[in-house]
Amino acid sequence: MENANVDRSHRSGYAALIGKPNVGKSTLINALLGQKISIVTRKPQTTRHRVLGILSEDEFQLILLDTPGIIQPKYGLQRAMMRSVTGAAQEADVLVFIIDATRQKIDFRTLDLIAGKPTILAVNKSDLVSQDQMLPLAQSYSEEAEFEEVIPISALKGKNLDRLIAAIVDRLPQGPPLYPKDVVSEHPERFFVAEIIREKIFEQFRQEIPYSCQVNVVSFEERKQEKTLIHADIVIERDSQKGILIGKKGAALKQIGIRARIDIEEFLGEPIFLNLFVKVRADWRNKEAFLKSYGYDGR
Ligand SMILES: Nc1nc2c(ncn2[C@@H]2O[C@H](COP(=O)(O)OP(=O)(O)OP(=O)(O)O)[C@@H](O)[C@H]2O)c(=O)[nH]1
Ligand SMILES: [Mg+2]
Repeated sequence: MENANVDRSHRSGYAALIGKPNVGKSTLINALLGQKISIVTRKPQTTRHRVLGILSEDEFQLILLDTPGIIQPKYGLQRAMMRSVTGAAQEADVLVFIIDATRQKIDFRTLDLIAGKPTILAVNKSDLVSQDQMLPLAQSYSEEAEFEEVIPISALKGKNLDRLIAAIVDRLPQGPPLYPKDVVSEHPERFFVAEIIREKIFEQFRQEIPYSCQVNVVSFEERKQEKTLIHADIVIERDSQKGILIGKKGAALKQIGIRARIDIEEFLGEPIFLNLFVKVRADWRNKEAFLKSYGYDGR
């Protein structure tokens, strides 16, 4: 029997945020949720997994999927990252294709992913350019693919986000919520802790280390009388990287620890002890067994 209380106008479903690296996908998911769940840095290829965030209102539940930036994969880790993009695109009811208003170079290959799904073109970083600069870019994309709407936004300044949400929700199927309404994500705390540490490594080092590192939280011990104790491994690919990561008398690693702890404490809402260990796993980014055990299963 049907429940008379079921709200037939309620909508729920998935929207995947996709686009090239660094266009602002993670900044956008955080802005839409009003809460930081996905790490953001100035470097491309920051996001490596599909990161799920849930926006619930009385009339709808919008499940947002942040994804890694679309690239031509060159090694195992990048291939797994691209599998998580295609997986999210397949899972989604609606796609939000994000482009960077400041980059005039068009990469139509990225459009292959959006075929056959209702897609909204979000022109991000609109705070950095004039309307006149944005139009030709949006137009060239619109000539190559079919977009339901084209919306200039600024994820950083919060511009036009209500309009974007409304455009997505309009295209979600009707149905009851898929998650409890007070849940914001589905990842375990360990995931966020590892991501925060990785964010600090991305910020502190230049080219090589960020892309060669993996962070694994190996233990998370909540204790009665004392602070929660967290052990994390930072895995890198070569011995030479170990010295750089640790720094003179351990100074670099100490900095990562201090910066990460501050953010982790804010995230968890409690003081913690954070212990970081550096490990070398030769060429882990190309080894299926390591990739699997580090959670790169294409999701
Ligand atoms: N000015 C401006 N900067 C932005 C905006 N959105 C994002 N950024 C900046 O762009 C950079 C990349 O942002 P991310 O959110 O990490 O980009 P991403 O698309 O998730 O990148 P990947 O995870 O590497 O694919 C950061 O320095 C952001 O602060 C925006 O609307 N305006
Ligand atoms: Mg990202």
